Amino acid sequence: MDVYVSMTVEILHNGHLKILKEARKHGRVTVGLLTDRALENKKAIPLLSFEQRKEILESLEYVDEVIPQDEWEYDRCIDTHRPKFFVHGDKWDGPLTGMRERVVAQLATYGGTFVELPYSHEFDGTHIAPQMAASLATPFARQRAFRRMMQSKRIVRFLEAHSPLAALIGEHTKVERNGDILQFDGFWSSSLTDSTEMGLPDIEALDVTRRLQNIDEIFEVTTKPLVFDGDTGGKAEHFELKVRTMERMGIAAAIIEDKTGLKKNSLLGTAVPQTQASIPEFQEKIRAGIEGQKYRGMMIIARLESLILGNGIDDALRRADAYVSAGAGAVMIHSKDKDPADIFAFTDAFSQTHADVPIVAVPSSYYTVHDHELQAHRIKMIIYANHMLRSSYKAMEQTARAILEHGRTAEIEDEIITIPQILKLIPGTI
Ligand code: SPV
Ligand code: MG
Repeated sequence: MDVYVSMTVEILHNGHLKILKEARKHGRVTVGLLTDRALENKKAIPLLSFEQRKEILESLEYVDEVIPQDEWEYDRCIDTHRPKFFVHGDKWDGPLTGMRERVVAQLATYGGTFVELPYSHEFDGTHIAPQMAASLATPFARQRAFRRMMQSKRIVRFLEAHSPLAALIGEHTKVERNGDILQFDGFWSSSLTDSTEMGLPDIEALDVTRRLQNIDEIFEVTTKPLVFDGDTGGKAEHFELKVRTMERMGIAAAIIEDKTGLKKNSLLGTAVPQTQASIPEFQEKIRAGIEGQKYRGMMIIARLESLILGNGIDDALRRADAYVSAGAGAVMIHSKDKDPADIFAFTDAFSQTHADVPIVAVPSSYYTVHDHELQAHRIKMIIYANHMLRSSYKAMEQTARAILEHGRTAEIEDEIITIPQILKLIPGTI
């Protein structure tokens, strides 16, 4: 191979052209185009699919070939292709940190040449991507982003959002962990926290229209996909109608649980009377959720309450199979145990027979388990279902107490966001 250039091409700009033109001076140019998988935990998934980005690059006169690059690191592609020239921009910070030294050393082992070109800062992709995402956060784009991440990512993390402000935290929080850039992939609209926020019990008393209004407000200020906690879905005929509204709004998926009658929160388990729906009854509801849609924009996810109600793993497996055959795009297995043994017994068995059906887990009770352990047990989507409300409640209560106890707020000023910070928090305030 003559020349290897690795690219993502969020949006094609003249910075790319400059690099490719330079690369061509050294021979035949192969672009290693990063796949969604390679970008996981490094950059946001591009708005354009791999195939679309490939087609754009292939049409350029400076590009001879486009091949997929499935890993963020260059080690394996250099090793496999041993390019005579490796061309790269001179920006090696963030998730590229430490990679330059490895490239140089690896090229030296066989006499490859490292060509480093000035990076076009005017087109810094890390600035472009959020701007593009904001302007293109249409209902359809949120749904498409959800399907893409469920197909291509190894793990997706959803954070409960009961208000636009909570959702903004989920939208913007980013941390670096072991060289990866981690962020939440989307929001969970929880029946428990939506109800609690309104001072109502989690028994499907808060009407769906009101919850959808809350989501509309969340969508006003965010771009990420949202998954709706649909409780039991109510009557199949009603669910069919609600799904139509949800699809139009851009909700990416609704999770419905296989309970019937007056629903109580799952974490109460068998301490309260709760009944599981029959398999045919619940299959009908899944079908109603699919048929209610205009363009199949949403995924209907079936939530299994077998472990919650003490009906065992075999019952969960039997039901999961039936729900998938009725059209569920994923299954959620729930438990209120501290020990994830039953969850893992389910996921290990289910994934043997349904390797391509994503599994969703909500580790509210088995909270000592790390995300990578859930991933190792074939769980694709993790929902942190109530933690934003639980943390804010505790903080607010402590503040209220402290004001009364001290007769002033000096004692808590260090614990709360400052006035200058809050004035700067929302763009347009100042
Ligand atoms: C919710 O967040 O409302 C859920 C998950 O349905 S749980 O509270 O664990 O039932
Ligand atoms: Mg709920």
